[in-house]
Amino acid sequence: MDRPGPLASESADAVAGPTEAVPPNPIQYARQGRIGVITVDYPPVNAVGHGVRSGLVAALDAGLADDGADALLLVCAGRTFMAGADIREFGKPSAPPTLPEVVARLDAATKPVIAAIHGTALGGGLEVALACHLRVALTSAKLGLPEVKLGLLPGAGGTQRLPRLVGAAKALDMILSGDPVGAEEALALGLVDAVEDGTSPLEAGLRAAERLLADGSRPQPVSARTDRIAGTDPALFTAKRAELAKRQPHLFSPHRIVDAVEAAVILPFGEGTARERELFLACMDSPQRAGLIHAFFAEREVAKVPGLPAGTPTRDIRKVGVIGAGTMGGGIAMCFANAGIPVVLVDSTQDGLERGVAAIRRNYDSTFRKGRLTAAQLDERMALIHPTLSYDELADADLVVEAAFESMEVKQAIFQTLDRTCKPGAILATNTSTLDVDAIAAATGRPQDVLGMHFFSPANVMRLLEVVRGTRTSDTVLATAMGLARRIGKVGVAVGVCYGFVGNRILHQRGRESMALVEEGASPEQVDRVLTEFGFPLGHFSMTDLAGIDVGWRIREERRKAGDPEAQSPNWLDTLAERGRYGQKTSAGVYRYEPGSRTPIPDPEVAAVIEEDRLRRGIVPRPVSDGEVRERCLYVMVNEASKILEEGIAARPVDIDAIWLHGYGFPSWHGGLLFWANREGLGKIAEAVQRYHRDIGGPQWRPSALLLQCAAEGRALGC
Ligand code: T1G
Repeated sequence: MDRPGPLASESADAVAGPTEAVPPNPIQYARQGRIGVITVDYPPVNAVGHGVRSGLVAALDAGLADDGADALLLVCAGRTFMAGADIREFGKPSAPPTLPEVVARLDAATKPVIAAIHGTALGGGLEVALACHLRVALTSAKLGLPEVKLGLLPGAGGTQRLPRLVGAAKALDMILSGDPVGAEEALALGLVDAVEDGTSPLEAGLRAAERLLADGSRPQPVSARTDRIAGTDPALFTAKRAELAKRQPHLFSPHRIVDAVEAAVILPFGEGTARERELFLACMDSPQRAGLIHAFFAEREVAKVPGLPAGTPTRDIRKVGVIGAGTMGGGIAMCFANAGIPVVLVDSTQDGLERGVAAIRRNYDSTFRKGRLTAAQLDERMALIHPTLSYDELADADLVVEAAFESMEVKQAIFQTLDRTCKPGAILATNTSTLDVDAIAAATGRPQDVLGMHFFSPANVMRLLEVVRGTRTSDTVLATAMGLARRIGKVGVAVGVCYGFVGNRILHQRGRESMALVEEGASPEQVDRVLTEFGFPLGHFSMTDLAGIDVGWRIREERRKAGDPEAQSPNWLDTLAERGRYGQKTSAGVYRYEPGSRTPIPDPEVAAVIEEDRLRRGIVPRPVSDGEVRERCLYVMVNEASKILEEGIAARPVDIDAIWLHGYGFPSWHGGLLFWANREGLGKIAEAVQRYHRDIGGPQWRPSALLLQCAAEGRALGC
């Protein structure tokens, strides 16, 4: 088992991420002419930790005491303005000054303070800027309050000052989505006072300060403004609460955000700020905060593969080939085109090629219609995708991703052709979701250049990429694929070779238990309701209908043909598939769907098929409780995940958490499967796993030794 990861803390809810050494003084004060310049320099993102907070107060005092300074300029070194409070400090005792104290000092400053913004001014960083008297931004800047993504709300005046600048409705939208706005939009909203291009933040800031002193005006602090909140319709908050109750019933902090922004409208600034503090601390105490912050760091931690030295050389990827223009191949081609990488899309038939390119075009058209892509961008991306029937056009590709039919013979034949066609040093990847990557690599003379790149459907949308390291895959090839994942906007997670890798292997066990529960007496609706009440966006059977019952059926048919004992007796899902009920794509699967609707409707015909299946198996159905459904569907996943850690197929719990968060809709506020398991209690899970092993049996309930050991020793999984 690997070295304890950053998540191996004594108490389950300690947040991740090593604490970086704080530079002696991350804040410098220097005067330029009659402007006192306060520079923040705390790489990588100028996070507002204790060192920055106390340094800001000291520099502010210096500037206010500096008789030669008529105005003060706050600017940041490096790639960005302050990107928020230092998240690594959350959950730990906080040393003064607090961020609210820092912004109060800025607000009350006796000299005008100008903030010059570049990169991403986020969270506490933007709140610092909002407490300044003037804000100038570079055109490339982004400004936002993303705290809701961490289970929090802006806790340093953001819920009180932002509405005073942009109005309550816009402030609510910005804080509830957590998404940043660009500089031009910020200017239009009144969030910044000027936007400059082609200059440094320091120069832009100095010019803005000189302009301010020249016209002798003294902007009032944002805290004193009420013009944008006066007359706000109280119905705004009622409507938002109703919308949240429907759209985000599980989440805690969004509701507190509405309370805080409402306070900004109905209370004087001081009282509103006090109310914000109460609500912020309530969010800090919510278990969702720890889960969401774990998910934040998990996404970043998985990029650092244990055992793969930092600085491992990588290969340039300037041209990519994709084999197979079907649903997956088309989506994969879009991922590379979206990142500006030319793609050669190969299919075996002209008809297949045309259908594939048409599907890609339809996809981009719908993104264009939603305003998330310009016509120029659409044309540019389509131009980057070059369809062909000839493998010869792959001769100079740097990487080829095979996304053909899920058959070993088909894939091995393709890899033999690629081995003959592609230049030395080209990386050959397979998008198989279940097959043995080593066996595919063995079909070539260059297994060190072969690995799995397992995309998730729809590939141009789902952020997860399982990067499957074969037994012979070289460090350089793995490092290249991991770097490429980030470049195409994916969360790349390195995993080893086994049936179904990490995500599908765990899903398979949950599927097995969901099927068993239905055979024993539960209904598909009950299983799905329990999973959606837990927070999954879709239940197991709705997800099966979305992915297509035929996908699993064909894999089981392959396994039946291959003599796999487990797949011999067809189940009720196979019966549905044989009747052409493939799910959403046929408007009938486990559920029925009205034309054009994705809302699952229970179907008595399916209940009859399930009843027939029970009779055929001699099963007398029994009442099954929601508690049993929850335990069996979730604990079987934890047991399998623990076995995956034992086998080293995943190096750390954080890898499994990131896979289920970004590939299977695991509720982010639970932090991930194993973060949640540690909180649920490994003792409780281990006891139940042993009980089901005794009462139900089957390989899925054979207890993981690691799980039993960690439960017995009272330590978190993977620590
Ligand atoms: N605190 C601590 N570390 C941070 C950090 C932060 N706020 N933001 C980034 N990092 C680390 C990150 O873990 C990584 O470390 C490195 O910086 C580069 O990040 C009171 C309560 C800014 C858009 O939510 O969205 O303010 O892995 O890989 O893709 O109201 O980071 O290299 O060791 O993500 O270029 C609100 C979070 C905090 C912003 C840059 N702020 N950060 O993205 O790089 S709550 C946020 C981001 C708050 C106040 C409240 C992104 C980024 P390592 P990266 P990137």
